Amino acid sequence: MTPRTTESPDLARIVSALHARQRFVITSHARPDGDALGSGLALAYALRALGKDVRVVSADPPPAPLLVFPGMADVVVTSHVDDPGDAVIVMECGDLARTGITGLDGPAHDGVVINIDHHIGNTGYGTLNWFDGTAAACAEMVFDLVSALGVSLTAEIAVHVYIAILTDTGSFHYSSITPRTFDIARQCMEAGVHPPTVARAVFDSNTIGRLKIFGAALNRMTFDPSGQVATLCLDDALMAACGATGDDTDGLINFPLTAKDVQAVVMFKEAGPERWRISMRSKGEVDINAVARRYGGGGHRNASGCGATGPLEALTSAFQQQVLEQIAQASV
Ligand SMILES: [Mn+2]
Repeated sequence: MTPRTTESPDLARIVSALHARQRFVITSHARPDGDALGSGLALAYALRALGKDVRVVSADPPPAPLLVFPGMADVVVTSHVDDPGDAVIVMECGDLARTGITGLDGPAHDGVVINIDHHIGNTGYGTLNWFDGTAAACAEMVFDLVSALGVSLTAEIAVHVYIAILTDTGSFHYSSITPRTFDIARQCMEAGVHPPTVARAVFDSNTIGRLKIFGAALNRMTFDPSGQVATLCLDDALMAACGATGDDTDGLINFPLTAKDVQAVVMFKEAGPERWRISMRSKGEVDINAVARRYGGGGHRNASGCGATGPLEALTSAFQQQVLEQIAQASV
């Protein structure tokens, strides 16, 4: 097994820096997910247990299902921080811009930024940097940090670590999981986490509009003749008929990929008369980012988006064709 982060000199330096300071701002990336918020709040509770003054800030509010957990409703939503305290702790961000918040490294304080992350490509922007690409969630690192700070695992800390791991591993689906992941989950459970309750709150949170738009959109899903490219269309009429909001369609695009034969998904969302926002997802080596870039969009190899104008039928066949070319290239 990889040497664990508990022996990291970076961790030791961060522990000293936290003990030596009093006032902290903790933040993470814009549009925060379970790991961003769970890691931040777990550390916030640990620092408060040491008598520290901690504010958790975010460019965007927590997702609604997470608001039932302790401290979530107190996350301050802001795009600028006037008073960064004695140090800013940034979770889960490859660079500072990902926070969507200004003022974090400004002249208002002595410039101490503590960067804690598990994503490959982190630019090391902090005054103190601690990176562990083997952590299945940033919260695995926070778990070590809490322990190194000498704070015991309270129910509040444990539930946030658990939420972070549960969500960042896709409910224990991903290859990032290690025996340590389960060891931490076990300790969280012993500290009072009730996994079925957390899972219910996190995942059983659908609105009726969401159920209806998923059903309607999947029912209208079309395929190229080979069945490898699925196309979804969300026009305004369908959204209205389902009583669905934009949030209700989150995650819809990933559903067709759960079919074995589907290699890529193209989803059209109506953005005006014959104007469409197009999101794409793919599996493995299929590079749909190459397609998005041709339309002035971008993203990653397996998740990209762009805009386009024209009749839906023509766009559907144009995108299907281009995605099929990428599938052919990927299988060479
Ligand atoms: Mn993460």
